[in-house]
Amino acid sequence: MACKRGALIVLEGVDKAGKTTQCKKLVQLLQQSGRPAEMMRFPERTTTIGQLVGAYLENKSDLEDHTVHLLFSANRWELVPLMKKKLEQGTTLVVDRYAFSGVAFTSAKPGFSLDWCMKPDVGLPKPDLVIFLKLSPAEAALRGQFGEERYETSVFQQAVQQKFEELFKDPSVNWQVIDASQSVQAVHENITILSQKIINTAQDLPLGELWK
Ligand code: Z5A
Repeated sequence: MACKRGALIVLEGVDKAGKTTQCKKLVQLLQQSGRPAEMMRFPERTTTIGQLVGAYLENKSDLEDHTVHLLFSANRWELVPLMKKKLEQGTTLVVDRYAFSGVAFTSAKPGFSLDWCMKPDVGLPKPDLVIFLKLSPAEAALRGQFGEERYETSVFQQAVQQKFEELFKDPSVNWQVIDASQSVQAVHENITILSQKIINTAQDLPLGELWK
């Protein structure tokens, strides 16, 4: 019998919502319980395209807004063969940001529609579950100052949050919203329940295509 596929689980949220913390905890838990699982993140700054994006985020270079949007998307597409291979081999992928960040961040800039921003990512592997870690700007501020990177201002982050809320209205995506102001452990427990359910369901289903 063919090997059951792994699930594609994405964590999204604004700055400091706890995405990286929770991706690591989920992967660790799955691995300890004997399920193959790996973490991925976007942008993946180690590739040639990822280095261009990284320099832009670190304010070491300037790129035209459409251009950088397409580079963020290209950074996902270049990893699709690897993602598909791992999923087919039965590995669950826990991904820190994905196309939804791409759309929310660019469409928060003046002159960009959600529709235009979604186009380059149409057809990417569709996540079986997208968990949005919801955190208000006031609660995020309690977790420390914004960093030095581009986009790390409270006005821009609020605009991004509104764009994510527009994306939640899309019923073709399995969005689940979790209150990220809870303790790390409480958020982890919520994520674990949702993830274990979807891993069991997804293993018998074909991998979908995003926004198609
Ligand atoms: N971007 C884009 O424009 N287009 C795209 O297509 C993509 C991304 C994919 C990449 O940032 C930037 O690129 C991002 C979007 C844009 N710009 N911004 N802003 P990144 O992914 O490299 O960095 P980040 O997502 O902003 O990471 P972050 O600030 O580190 O947030 P986080 O991963 O959600 O949080 P964390 O590192 O797990 O935790 C942050 C702090 O809070 C840390 O001190 C934790 O210990 C603490 N924490 C975590 N959870 C809790 C709880 N529950 N209680 C209390 N404290 C907590």
